[in-house]
Amino acid sequence: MSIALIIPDRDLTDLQQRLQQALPQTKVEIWPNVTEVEQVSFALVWKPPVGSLSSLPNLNAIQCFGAGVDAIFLDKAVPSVPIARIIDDRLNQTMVNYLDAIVSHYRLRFDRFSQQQQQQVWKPKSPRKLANICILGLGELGTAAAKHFVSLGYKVSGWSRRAKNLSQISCYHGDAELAMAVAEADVVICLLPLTAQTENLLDAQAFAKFKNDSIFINVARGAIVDDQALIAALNSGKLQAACLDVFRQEPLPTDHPFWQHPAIFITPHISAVTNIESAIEQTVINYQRQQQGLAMLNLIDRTQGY
Ligand code: NDP
Ligand code: OXD
Repeated sequence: MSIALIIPDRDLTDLQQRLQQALPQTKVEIWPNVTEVEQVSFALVWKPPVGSLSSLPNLNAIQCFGAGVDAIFLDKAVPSVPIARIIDDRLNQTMVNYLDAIVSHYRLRFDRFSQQQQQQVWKPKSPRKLANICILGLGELGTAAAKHFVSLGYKVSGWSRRAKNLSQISCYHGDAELAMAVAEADVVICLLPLTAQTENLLDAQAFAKFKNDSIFINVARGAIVDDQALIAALNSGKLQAACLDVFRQEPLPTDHPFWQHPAIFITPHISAVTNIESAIEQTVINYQRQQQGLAMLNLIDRTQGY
């Protein structure tokens, strides 16, 4: 039996060596340079090319190298085997650190002062009053972020698919309660998975439900947002700013209007990069479990797509 690493456009030498060291009895190979496709029972993947997984006839399990599995389902013929993803306290903390910094950036008006610097304008102004934060998606990352902002004294609401009861967080769920979740929020943070249900969820109708003058942060997936609707909401003043870490197409095309928009702050999908140690640890454990006939840890629900 062997493991295939299907992670295009990345130097996988170190990852391959470390996995090989941890699993000396198993051949670890980098797709597409797999010697015997029939031998591959386990694939570690990130944005696997369409057709790559279905080219492995004896595949038993898929381990995603990140937290979000949406790219796996771009291939409509993904073999119907269990799929596990990364769930990691270190990843949660990385995301919390990023969000904490971005919320501070807006609270202290660094966005405005950065523009003033371009114009050599000296115009002090006291911090924005950002008291209410809404987190769309109360999963691993969303719950960690929500708890963090509660600990800082923010009033926090959250929105999920199923009902939740979390201490000091006003929890809403289902499409009918989205409006209530965002109604009072000065900052709305998107931490939803990209699925058939969430694609283009944040469109003109959804932004209309946001509080006037609110700030939007997307650290989930670009395709959850209707790009044109976001630009319209910023241009109309409905939203005062947006911070975007993720995009429908990455890298963001050079001619995309987001680049030049004065109210948009862009980071290149770095809010929570997978920790390599955690990924190796979880891959080894899941490979061994799969070999022993045990269910892998951190499985996703294929029927929900996350
Ligand atoms: P989880 O699967 O743990 O949580 C997802 C949350 O979204 C759950 O609360 C779920 O509800 C909710 N949700 C799903 N579908 C809907 C829906 N239709 N309506 C309302 N709520 C819904 O995911 P994580 O917290 O681990 O990660 C979230 C996303 O963050 C990932 O899918 C990935 O795309 C992105 N990400 C981005 C990174 C970056 O660097 N920018 C790094 C890591 C992840 P319920 O609880 O009811 O199931
Ligand atoms: C992830 C990501 O989903 O890095 O893990 O975006």
